Amino acid sequence: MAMLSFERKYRVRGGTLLGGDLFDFWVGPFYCGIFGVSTIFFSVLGTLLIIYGAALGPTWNLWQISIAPPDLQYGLGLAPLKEGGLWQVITVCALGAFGSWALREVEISRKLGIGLHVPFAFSVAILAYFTLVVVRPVLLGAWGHGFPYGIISHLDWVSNVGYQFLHFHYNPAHMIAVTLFFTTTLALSLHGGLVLSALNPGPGERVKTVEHENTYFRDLIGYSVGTLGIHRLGLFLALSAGIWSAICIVISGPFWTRGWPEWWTWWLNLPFWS
Ligand code: 07D
Ligand code: 07D
Ligand code: U10
Repeated sequence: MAMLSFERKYRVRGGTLLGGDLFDFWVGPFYCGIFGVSTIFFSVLGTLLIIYGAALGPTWNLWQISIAPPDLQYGLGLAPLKEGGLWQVITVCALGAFGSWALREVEISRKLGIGLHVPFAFSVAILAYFTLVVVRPVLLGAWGHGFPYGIISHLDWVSNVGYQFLHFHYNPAHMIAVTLFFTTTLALSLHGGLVLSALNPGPGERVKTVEHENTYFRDLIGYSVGTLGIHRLGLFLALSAGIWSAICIVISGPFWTRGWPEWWTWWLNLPFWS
C-alpha cells in the first residue's frame, strides 16, 4: 500500500513501551512494535487451536463450530485439552492478543503525542470479556461458567444464563446497560446527522459552520453540548454501557442467585405502601 503524503511526517521513531528500536517499523500500512509481534503470535496460535478444536469436533459448519469450556467438575483446575483444556488455552491466547492490541494502541498514541483515549476505550471491552471468562467463573468456582467459543453456541449460553435468572430483563444493571447502549446509538445518529447536515450540503450550497450546529440544538431543545462535548458524551455513554454490562453479569450468580424479578420485592416491601 502506498504511503500517504502525511504518513512520512508522522511515522517517527520512539514512543515504544518495550523493545526499544527492535520492532519500531511499519509493514505496509501497519505499525509493528513488539506488541504487533505478540498480537500476531497469540491470534495465530489461538486461531490454529480453534481450527484444531473444530477438526476434533462433529462439524465444519462455521456457525456450529464450538469450543466448550471444561465441565463444572474440573472447578478452577486445568482440564485435559480435549475436555475444555483447549478453551482454557484459547482464553489465554485471546487475552494475550487483546492485551497486546491495546498496548500497540498505546505505543501508536505515544508516537503521535495524542491521548490514550482509544486504548482506554478498548480496555473496557477487554474488561467485559475478562469479566465473562475469568472474574465470574473464578467467583463461581469453575471455568465451566465461561461462555463457549462458537457463533451459535455463545448465543445459547446467553439465553441459558438469562433464563437461569428467570427474566434477565429484571436485572437492574442490565436495564442501565441496555439504556446506555440505546442512548449511545441515539447520540451517534444525532451527531452523524448534524455534522453531515452542516458540512456536506447539496451541490451549489455553502458549507455551514459550528455556529449552525450549535444553533440547531439551541433552537430545538434549548441547549447545545458543543463540538468537543458531544465526543466526550459519546465516549462516556459507550464506556458506561460496557462497564454496566460487566456489572450486570458479574452480580448474576456471585451476588444474586435467585430470579431477577424477585430482586424487586424490596419495592413492594417499602413501608409506606401499607
Ligand atoms: C462490528 C467489529 C467487527 C467484529 C466482528 C466479530 C469473531 C468470532 C469465532 C468462529 C460489533 C468477529 C467475530 C472473530 C469468530 C469463531 C470461534 C463489532 C464489530 C464482526 N461475541 N453476541 C455476535 C463475539 C459475547 C451476543 C457477532 C466476540 C458475550 C448476541 C459475532 C465476543 C455475549 C449476538 C460476535 C463475544 C454475546 C452476538 C457480531 C467476545 C454478551 C448477536 C458481533 C470475544 C456480550 C450477534 C450470531 C459484532 C450475532 C453477535 C462475536 C461475546 C452476545 C460473531 C468476538 C458472551 C446476543 N457476537 N457475545 O458485530 O449475530 O460486534 O451472533 O467476547 O446477535 Mg457475541
Ligand atoms: C464482551 C465483547 C468484547 C470484545 C473484545 C474484542 C476479536 C477480534 C477480529 C474483526 C460487552 C474481540 C475481538 C475477537 C476480531 C477482527 C479482525 C462486549 C464484549 C474484547 N440484552 N444479557 C448483555 C440486551 C436479554 C444476558 C449486554 C438487550 C434477555 C446475559 C447488553 C436485550 C436475556 C448477558 C445486553 C437483551 C439476556 C447479557 C451485552 C433486549 C437472554 C451477558 C453487551 C432488547 C434470554 C451480557 C458482559 C456487552 C453482558 C448481556 C443487551 C435481552 C441475557 C447490555 C438490548 C432477556 C446472560 N445484554 N439478555 O456486554 O452483560 O458487550 O456481558 O432484549 O452476559 Mg442481555
Ligand atoms: C474513526 C474516527 C475518525 C476517522 C476514522 C475512524 C473511529 C475522526 C479520521 C476509524 C473508523 C473506521 C475506519 C470505520 C470502520 C471501522 C469499524 C466498523 C470498526 C471495526 C473494524 C473492522 C471490522 C476492521 C478490523 C481489521 C483489523 C483489526 C485489521 C487486521 C490486521 C491485522 C491482522 C494485522 C495487524 C498488524 C500487526 C499486529 C502488526 C504488524 C504485523 C504484520 C503486518 C504481520 C507481519 C508480522 C511480523 C513482522 C511479526 C512476525 C510475527 C511473529 C514472529 C509471530 C508468528 C507466530 C506464529 C505462531 C506463526 O473517529 O474521525 O477518520 O477513520
